[in-house]
Amino acid sequence: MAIAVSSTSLAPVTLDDKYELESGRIFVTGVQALVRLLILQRQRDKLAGLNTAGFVSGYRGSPLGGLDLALWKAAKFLDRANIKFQPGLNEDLAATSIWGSQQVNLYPGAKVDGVFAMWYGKGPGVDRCGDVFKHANFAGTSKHGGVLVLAGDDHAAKSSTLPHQSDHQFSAAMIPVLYPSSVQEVIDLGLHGWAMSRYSGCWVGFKCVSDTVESSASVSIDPARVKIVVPDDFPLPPDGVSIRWPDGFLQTEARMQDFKIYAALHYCRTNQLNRIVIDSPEPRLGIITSGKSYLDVRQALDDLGITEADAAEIGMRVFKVAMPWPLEPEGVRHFAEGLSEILVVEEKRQIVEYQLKEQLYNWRDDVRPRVVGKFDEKGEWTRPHGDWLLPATSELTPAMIARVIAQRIERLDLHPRTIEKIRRRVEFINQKEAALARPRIELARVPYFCSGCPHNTSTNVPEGSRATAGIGCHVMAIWMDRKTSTFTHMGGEGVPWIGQAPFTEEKHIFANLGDGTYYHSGILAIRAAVAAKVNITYKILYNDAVAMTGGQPVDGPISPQDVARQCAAEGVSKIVVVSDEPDKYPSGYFSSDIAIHHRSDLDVVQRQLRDTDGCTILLYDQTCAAEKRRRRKRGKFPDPARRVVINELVCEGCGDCGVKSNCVSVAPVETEFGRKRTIDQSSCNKDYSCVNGFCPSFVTVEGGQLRKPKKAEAADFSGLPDPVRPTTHDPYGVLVTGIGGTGVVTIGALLGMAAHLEGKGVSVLDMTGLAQKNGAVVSHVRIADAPEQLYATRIAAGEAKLVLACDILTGVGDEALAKMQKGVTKALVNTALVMPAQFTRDPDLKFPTGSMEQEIKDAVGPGDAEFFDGTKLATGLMGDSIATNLFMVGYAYQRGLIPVGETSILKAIELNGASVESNKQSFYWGRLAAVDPAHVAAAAIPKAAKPDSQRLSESLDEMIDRRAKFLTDYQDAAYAKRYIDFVARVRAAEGAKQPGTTDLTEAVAR
Ligand SMILES: Cc1ncc(C[n+]2csc(CCOP(=O)(O)OP(=O)(O)O)c2C)c(N)n1
Ligand code: SF4
Ligand code: SF4
Repeated sequence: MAIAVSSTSLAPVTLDDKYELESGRIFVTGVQALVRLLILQRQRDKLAGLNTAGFVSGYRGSPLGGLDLALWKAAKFLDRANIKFQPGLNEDLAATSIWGSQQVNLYPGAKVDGVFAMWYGKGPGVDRCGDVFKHANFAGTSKHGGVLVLAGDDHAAKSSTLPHQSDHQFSAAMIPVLYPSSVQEVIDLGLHGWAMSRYSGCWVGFKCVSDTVESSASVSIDPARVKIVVPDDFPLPPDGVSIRWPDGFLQTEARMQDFKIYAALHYCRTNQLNRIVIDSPEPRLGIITSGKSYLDVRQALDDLGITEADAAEIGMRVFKVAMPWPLEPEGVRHFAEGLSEILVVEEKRQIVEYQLKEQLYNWRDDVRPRVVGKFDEKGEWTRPHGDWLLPATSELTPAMIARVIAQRIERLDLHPRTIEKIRRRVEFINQKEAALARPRIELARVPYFCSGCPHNTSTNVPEGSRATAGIGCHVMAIWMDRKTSTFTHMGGEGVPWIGQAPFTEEKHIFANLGDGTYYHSGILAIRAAVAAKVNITYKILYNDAVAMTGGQPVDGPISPQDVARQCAAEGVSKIVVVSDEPDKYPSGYFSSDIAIHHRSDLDVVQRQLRDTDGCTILLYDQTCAAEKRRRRKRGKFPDPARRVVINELVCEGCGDCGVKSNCVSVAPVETEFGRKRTIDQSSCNKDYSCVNGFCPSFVTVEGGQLRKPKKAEAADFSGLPDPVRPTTHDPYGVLVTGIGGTGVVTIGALLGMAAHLEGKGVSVLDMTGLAQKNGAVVSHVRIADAPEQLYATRIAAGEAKLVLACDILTGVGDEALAKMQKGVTKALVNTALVMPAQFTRDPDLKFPTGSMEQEIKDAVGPGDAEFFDGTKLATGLMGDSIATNLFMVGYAYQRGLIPVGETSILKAIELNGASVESNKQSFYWGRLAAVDPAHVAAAAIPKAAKPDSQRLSESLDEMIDRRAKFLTDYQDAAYAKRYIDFVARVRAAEGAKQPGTTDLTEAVAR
């Protein structure tokens, strides 16, 4: 029976609202906010009587990996708003086309008054664009156009090969930089960005980090919300600052140096983009910060328990900078006056701090505040340099910032009660860190190839050879047993060899290169290798997707045939094709000199290629497994009626199948006869490489289908008592943890939408990126009565009210434990045994459930942690392990740990649109499990019942009996008797030597 939702009390919301609603509040991710921003700009232009168009181009990469997918999804709305999205071939060519969008009105024939443009790219993409950014920024923007340059900065290298910060690149190209700190600011500052760009003629940088673009929030999109003041009191040159032709090289520079950058500063000043957000009657300690660091400062102040009254006593003033470069000096002067010290809180290398110091340098000694930030008052340029306060490496955490703020505050003359309170909070933060630093469980969920990934096979190299890594999913080979080491930036694959080959005895290397990278820029690397006449084999991994960033198609026409022809035309000495389906190519598809092999020949083929002089190509053609799964769901990829299973009785548990296939769907199964292997049929993507080990345990079932999973009989959920829900007068934090790719992010999205429907303030931060590939995913959900109560998107140390661990191993990760506190946190933990990918290499790996449970109990207190196998129950009830997440939410709801109502959760499930009925059922089963676990266990167990072999004996006698019976069935009673007698003899001897022990007997009996 379908579960209906009565939603009269909820805000009327549809899925299209985010792009369709003219004004009001919408619940969006930061990436969706960027899409909405484009539509809003068009709306505002229209209201202002301008006939403009939008143009978007760029190249994907975390944390902006999903922007192109969001733009494609919003195609009809973009179309209506006259916005064209053209993905770039790579970042710099995309930027060049953005440059073109500003030239539209230089020529007759322009159909619009101007084109507002958006470029996007990951930090390394910004680096690629140095040349074009400078040229195009100096050339300028059109009067009714404007350019916003989105830089995806991954400060902690969570999904990158190097941490990244774009601010300095932008300043080198004289591009002013805006740095939003929330999803709302993505919209508000984005509109300012284009307005500033039109006014100043500059391209405007827009710094995007996970905390803003990978988070979701309820935001206002009223077109009149952002009041833009176009300055009329700045002496612009008579011919303006917009792009023009003809133009002189030096005139272009003079326009930039004399006017444009100062016009941008003036825009910032006029619109008060930088502002004081906390002030005191007698300020003395100032904090200047921007973007994500602003969120961290707010969180640090919360962590330190600093109230408004404390701030007044301290004399604290906080200045929030929306434009970190160039730093607007009048606002800075206003902020700095009267202060005795300024603490600069910014991540990575100094950008605000250097400008601030420069601006204060000529102040009189007696009024100039001291500036500390990266270093203490001894500073950076003494020998030895001062002590690091807020280091430039990786990310700053609120805990680090809180400690430094506390340190600076302690020097002030404050009431001992205030000092004591702050000390106690710092003490807690320190204890947390010390607890995390002590040796704990060594297992971790490290990102790994998906089940059936082609790279599992393709990245192997023959004995005696090595490979270099390429950018793409296959980079994960460097932490596998693959003789793969070192990497380059995207597109430089294999080229370091040109600088090594002349100076080493080594004759040859393999270089991995993904098809997406090949198309982006990698073909030039091949050309360079041919030109340099080095011995190298490029393994072009044709998986028919730009897989790492979400499975986008490669950005233009490409096929194995095209790649082979292009490489031949580059002059490579040999090309060989290897595939899992070598027979699929029509005759004449490849030229006759190209051999085609089955992947089982990979080793032989590679040996031949390494002995061939010059640059050779191994074109490895096998579709990405995640892509196959998606396409199969849509019926767009053949789904062979062939399944591999392991005969548990034959399996000896050696683990060779896991090692050979490197596949995470080869799972352990604990049986009466020891640990065996099984294929997890729900995650298996039918790559079949596990069969390659010639193990007799493998059975292939041809033509069969998996039995349709049975669901439990519908239960009566009508009598479920309504729990008392927690309040959200203060922000309520739920931390959800789980395995990447299993729908953890959906929980955050559902809770976020439910809170939005109730008109609450909400923010959801998902830490995903590379972690989506079997890694640890964590989602921070914060809900409060009003949006203004939520500054930070991350839950502060010890401040999670609920930790919903959908996977116990991620539930004992540093991030989760750091958020737990006795007396504050309740933990609900799914204890299902899901081995981390390390198990592919370590067949005897133990999953230490007991110690993990203890860790969590220690962190929250034994009475506040509940452990149950949610996966087993949910799978038994709903026939699919995917039901686990909603089951866990239902359980938490019933325990009174979810601060949103049932109606809004159900409505959010409907709006989400996927598996609506089963998600609702799972939610209700979870609720029921919290009140009537026995009923739910009984309903679930018949479906989830293990075969008898997987029931472990509980006593020595049972163990002996079961084996005796097994041997009788296998051969006869006499055979069993030999076993019984032998064990009895051992037992008697052991009893005589060591009365009361049976360890030896057990080992023998087994
Ligand atoms: C200059 C630059 N742009 C974008 C990225 C982000 N990025 C990392 S991997 C990747 C996809 C590579 O695709 P492909 O070569 O097809 O390999 P696959 O992920 O499919 O294995 C991208 C775009 C990057 N690292 N550097
Ligand atoms: S997304 Fe595709 S290429 Fe990437 S690890 Fe998964 S199967 Fe392999
Ligand atoms: S290879 Fe796999 S299935 Fe075969 S015996 Fe070893 S563990 Fe069992």
